[in-house]
Amino acid sequence: MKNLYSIRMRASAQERHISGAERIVPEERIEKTASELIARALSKGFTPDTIVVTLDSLKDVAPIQQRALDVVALSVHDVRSGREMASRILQRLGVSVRAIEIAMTHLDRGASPSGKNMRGAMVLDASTGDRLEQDREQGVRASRFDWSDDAEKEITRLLAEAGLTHFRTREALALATKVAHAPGMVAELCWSDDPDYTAGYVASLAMGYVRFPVLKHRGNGRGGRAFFVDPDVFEMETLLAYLQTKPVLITEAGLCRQVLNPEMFCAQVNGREQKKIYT
Ligand code: WAQ
Ligand code: MG
Repeated sequence: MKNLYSIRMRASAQERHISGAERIVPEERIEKTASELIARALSKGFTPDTIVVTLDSLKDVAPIQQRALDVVALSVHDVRSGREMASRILQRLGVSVRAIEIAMTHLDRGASPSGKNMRGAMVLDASTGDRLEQDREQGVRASRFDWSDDAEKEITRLLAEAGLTHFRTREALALATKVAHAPGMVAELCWSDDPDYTAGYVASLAMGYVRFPVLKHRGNGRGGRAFFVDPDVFEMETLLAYLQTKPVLITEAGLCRQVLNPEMFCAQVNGREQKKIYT
């Protein structure tokens, strides 16, 4: 195994986070990757005040290899039906209506105590909806994950076949794959904080990455992530150790399919035997 490095970039302007990205690369690609990430931080239309690029050797810790979640792209056309279906899928996965409502309300109004977007995710008890993360300003961040070169090529091709060509989809799928494999994780709900990007997803090991083109209104700059955990299994320390420090390389693409009749998909989902899968 070559000497691998985790490279992370985050950029901010006026104390506000504006972009971030994650890579895992061999030593000889550090310089090229670092300049790609800096170029990305500079491409947001305005100059960041601060760009932080962090490099860590993974030393002798070999990345865990994972297969990407399968992608199901649902054609929903408005926020209401998107959220309603996201809610039905989450319920099917064992998340309570109360926990779903709490998550959506927080994501809508800015989940941090000051009403801003969090840098990381909320962690919610999947049955009570109680927020479990220590730091509600920062939340919990997943880190140290990337696609292998081959898997990245393959997923880019498969997503494009399903009409999905934005790099955000590929990056969110990598994050969601790592998160879905976390101990005690039931499901993740996400929508972007970018005002022009209305898409979001519900991700889980049991049902894969279910993508919605609209989960919020265009122009709305609020967004975030909620990690729903099983209170019987979950331990914060174990979760954080996995999410923040275990390197994950996604070495295999999953399946990608478009579903033009989301009502039918949801009906099938609701008819399916409920199974709880934890690792
Ligand atoms: N770990 C945990 N939470 C994070 C992380 C991370 N590494 N990065 C971002 N977040 C949280 C944080 O609260 C952000 O405000 C929020 O997620 C949204 O981040 O086409 O673009 O980078 O299928 O705006 C989903 C749909 C897009 C993609 C997600 O997220 C698709 C997106 P953003
Ligand atoms: Mg964003």
